[in-house]
Amino acid sequence: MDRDEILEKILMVVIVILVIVVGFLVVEGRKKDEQIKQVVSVSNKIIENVKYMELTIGDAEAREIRYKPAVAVFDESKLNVMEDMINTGEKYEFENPTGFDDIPMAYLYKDDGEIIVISAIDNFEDDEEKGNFIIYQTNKSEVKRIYKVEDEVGEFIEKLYNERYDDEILLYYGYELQTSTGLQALMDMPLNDDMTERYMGKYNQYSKNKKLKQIEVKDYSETYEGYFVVEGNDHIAISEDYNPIPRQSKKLKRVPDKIKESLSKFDKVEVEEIDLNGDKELEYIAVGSTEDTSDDGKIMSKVVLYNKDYKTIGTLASWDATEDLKYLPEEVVLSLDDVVYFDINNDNKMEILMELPAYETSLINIFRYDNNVLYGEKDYEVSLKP
Ligand SMILES: [Ca+2]
Ligand SMILES: [Ca+2]
Repeated sequence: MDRDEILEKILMVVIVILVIVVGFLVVEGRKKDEQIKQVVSVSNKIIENVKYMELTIGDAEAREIRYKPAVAVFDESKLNVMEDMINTGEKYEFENPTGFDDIPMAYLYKDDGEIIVISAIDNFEDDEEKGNFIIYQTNKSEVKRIYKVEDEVGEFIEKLYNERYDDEILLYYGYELQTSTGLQALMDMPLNDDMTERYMGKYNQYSKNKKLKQIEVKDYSETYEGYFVVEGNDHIAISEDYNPIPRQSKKLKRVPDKIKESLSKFDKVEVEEIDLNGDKELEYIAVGSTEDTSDDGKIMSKVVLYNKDYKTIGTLASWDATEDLKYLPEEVVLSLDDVVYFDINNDNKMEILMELPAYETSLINIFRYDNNVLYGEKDYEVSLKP
């Protein structure tokens, strides 16, 4: 081979390599486009069929890290804005996924019972890009994704929260309740001018099944240093003027056979009927309880929601109090007296508010029912253990 032939061969090899590299890049580029398309189509589906969202943000005034009471948003136009924001997102990988600031938060409740959690996060890798990342997780899978979105989603949530927060106050005895589903402790509130001022004013007060009277909250009492409860309300009260009890519950004289069967391990069963969601079909809330205080006896109870055909929709709570005996001053079971039906957000659908005992406090578990789905902290097992 002379010199020219060698050069020609080298040139050929270089051309072949170039062709391979260019081809590879084109394929990779297509793959990337494909990936982006997939991400967009996935993200397009993220909040389809969302019925409502719940928002909470960090309380800057509080002396400790805590969240403000969550508020629920049903406004479709706001849901659409949120949807648009998410759909502008591109999947994003942080180089160093530590130190996320994961407030504020939005919980998106879908028709089929799926709950998606969205957090606005700051990217500490780059100060310029603060706040325009979201992270989402769903209760239906292990999926946890980070998206970079164009809008300041954190700012949006905060603004929306503040608009909604001013709307309504829901008081349960001396405490403010969140208008969101799930468990919350009846907690004394951190004392500062904004907070105490917020609660003063007129409220409509209700018992389990009827309106009582209008009250005016004028005072609060400091419970321990830096914390307070509202004075003057010994029931449930709302600051807004609407009918939170559009339908009444009624205790049944006779327990339906199917419910009796489903709670057959309990000595006693009590049932109330009510149309929670206003579709003219009745729902049933039943409490099964056993209070056998003999030496080998059992003390246990369970609260279950059934649909019109007596099919179980979900268990709200259960309590095997036998295990808590040494913490109990006396025998206790869950009962229908612990359950209140109340439309806490003026959408004509009544939420279930269930008071539950807990170690050194009480919890409120709020459930929302619609389309055969029970939203909230289901299957809650009461325990009085520290
Ligand atoms: Ca119903
Ligand atoms: Ca409601």
